[in-house]
Amino acid sequence: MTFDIDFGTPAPHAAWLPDEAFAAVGTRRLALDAAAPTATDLDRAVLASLVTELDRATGTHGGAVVGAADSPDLVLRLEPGSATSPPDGFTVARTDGRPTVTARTPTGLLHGWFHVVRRGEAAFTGPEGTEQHAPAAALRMLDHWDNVDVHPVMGQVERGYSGGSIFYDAGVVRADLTRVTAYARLLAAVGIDRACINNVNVHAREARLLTDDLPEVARIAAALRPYGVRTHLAVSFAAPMTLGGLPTSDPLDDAVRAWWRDAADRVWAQVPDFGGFVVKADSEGQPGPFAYGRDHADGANLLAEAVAPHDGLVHWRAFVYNHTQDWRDRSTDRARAAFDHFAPLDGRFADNVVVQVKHGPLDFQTREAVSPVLAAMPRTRLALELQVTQEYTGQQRHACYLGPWWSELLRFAPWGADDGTTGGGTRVADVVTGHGPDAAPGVAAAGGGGIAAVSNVGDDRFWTGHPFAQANLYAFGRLTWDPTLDATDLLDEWITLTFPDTSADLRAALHAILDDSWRTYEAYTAPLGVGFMVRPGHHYGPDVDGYEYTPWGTYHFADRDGIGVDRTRATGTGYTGQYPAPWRDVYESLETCPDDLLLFFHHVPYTHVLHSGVTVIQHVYDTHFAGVEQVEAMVARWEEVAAEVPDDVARRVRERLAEQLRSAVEWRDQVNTYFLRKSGIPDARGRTIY
Ligand code: GCW
Repeated sequence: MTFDIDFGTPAPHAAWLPDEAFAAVGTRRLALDAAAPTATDLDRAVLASLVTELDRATGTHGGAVVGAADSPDLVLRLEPGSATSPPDGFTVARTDGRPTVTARTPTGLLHGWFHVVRRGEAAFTGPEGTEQHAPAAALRMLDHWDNVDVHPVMGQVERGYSGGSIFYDAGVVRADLTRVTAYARLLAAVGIDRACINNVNVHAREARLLTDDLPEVARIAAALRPYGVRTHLAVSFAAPMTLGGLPTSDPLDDAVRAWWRDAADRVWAQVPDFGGFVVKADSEGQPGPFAYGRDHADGANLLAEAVAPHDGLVHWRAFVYNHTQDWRDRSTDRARAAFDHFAPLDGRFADNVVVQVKHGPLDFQTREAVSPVLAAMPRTRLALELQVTQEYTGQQRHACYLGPWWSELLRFAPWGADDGTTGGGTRVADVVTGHGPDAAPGVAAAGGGGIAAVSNVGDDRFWTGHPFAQANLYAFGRLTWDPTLDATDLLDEWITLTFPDTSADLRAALHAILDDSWRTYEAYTAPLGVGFMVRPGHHYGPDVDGYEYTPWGTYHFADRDGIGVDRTRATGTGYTGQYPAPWRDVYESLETCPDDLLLFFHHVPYTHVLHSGVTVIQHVYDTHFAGVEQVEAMVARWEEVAAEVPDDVARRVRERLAEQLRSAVEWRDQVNTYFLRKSGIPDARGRTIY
């Protein structure tokens, strides 16, 4: 399947940093007080960017002074000795209407600068006082599934829906990396501080980033560095063999250990502020420790030992499952796999290993339960992995604002309420920031493993294909900084910055289109948490049985009587037993299992009555009709306000919304028809089903 996408002119869209966003700071007198010497390349590069930032802001509007201005309106002060702010954080003190931003590091000061920019006039006019700001997650990362070579099936960017890679073009690192620096600037403005620059499926060409191509990696790192973003590389577990010519990659082999130590030494020699390695092992064909009868702690610790002398990190993914399953075998449950492989290893991972866990036990579905691994490893630094790229949520052809979903995930309380009130317990956001119950001292001290996500950018003019998908990248970054932020407020921030002089009508329209768009997407796709039903391979559009008889372990088990996966302890795969109380019982029982996850946990007849009062089959029909109506309303609402935004934005959004409507109708008709044929039960409201 191909899509005709007009990626427009090469000049990238300003996204949330148009000149107008700097109006409040640009018309004021700004002072950068950073006389103190700075220690590292990173510090120096970021400080230089701050100077550029102030120049650019004031140059745009004129009339302001950069430097030690007399009676400045805003002071940015670097105080390396100050103990009041954490390394990436900052303090804003406002007296006499004048804000002073103080930070210990240039990166902290940069975050403070973008904070003031975001607040606009309010930064200068709000109540006086002192505020401290620090990121909740110590590690705030974006993973790029970018290939150096164009992969024959996956293209330049695996699951990329925004054109080519910003880093690579047909086999080489791009000569001109100015766009990479522009990207780092956008990331800094939302708080992201790390980027893994290549696909976790490491093919032969990409493996060489670790050796022959290190000078090119150093160029990318230099392009990200000015905005405080540190570079990580995805590496292949088989690299000692494929690159080093050794006969084995056994993690306990001395020659293998020496090879990795040398490899790490070479990387840090070229990139002194390199972040570390990301690994997908024993997953979907990637090599791993299982080949040698070793486990994933052995594998991760091998790399951890190699990077430790450089204070490096290993992000080791928990996405390990059997992708050559027999669909006839109902006892194997892919959802169990990450927990079964990793929970028993808790306590065995080195301090500089982060185990990176997909938010759900399956695979970034539009709705699935929260991964029980997040509640099972208090002695391990766990990171939450999200997907900003919309592989399963409309591939940036559908408007689908994911902020509300991520908020829900970060606020999920794996142990339920601990103070007698609903939702009052420890949350996923606490676990991944090192504040989970029984967190080992090392985990707490390191601030856990943080939050990572697969990026959605490419060389598309709008960065993200769908201009509205920018809001997802924006919200992701802001939530890593503060997981308690409200998703609707974040959308509002994005609107304010991205569409200068937003009218009340445009703002209302964007909220009307986007606020509930994730639930709208859910309504017209796979019902009640059952997942998939996408076309195999590219994963776009409906194919109810597309994965039903495949080896991938993603089944819905629909027959003439019912649908869903029995994951109970009583009669099913036992997956519910991976949760602590109360969820192990809440999910186990049909009485208490939430409707939106019903088919994730239970196989029920079509006539089963939901808590909402309707039957499963009627729910399928109702949501699919309603979902399409909601998309029709989105299209109509956009037409009312499109004239208020630049033509290119209006056109791109219109083209995408038309495709979303076509696709939603296709989903509605295939899903409804499929279940009418299976169940023989007509729609109670007599609507057209084919
Ligand atoms: O969802 C699946 C994707 C693969 C991806 C894999 C993963 C990088 O379809 O394209 O591979 O997840 O997360 O490793």
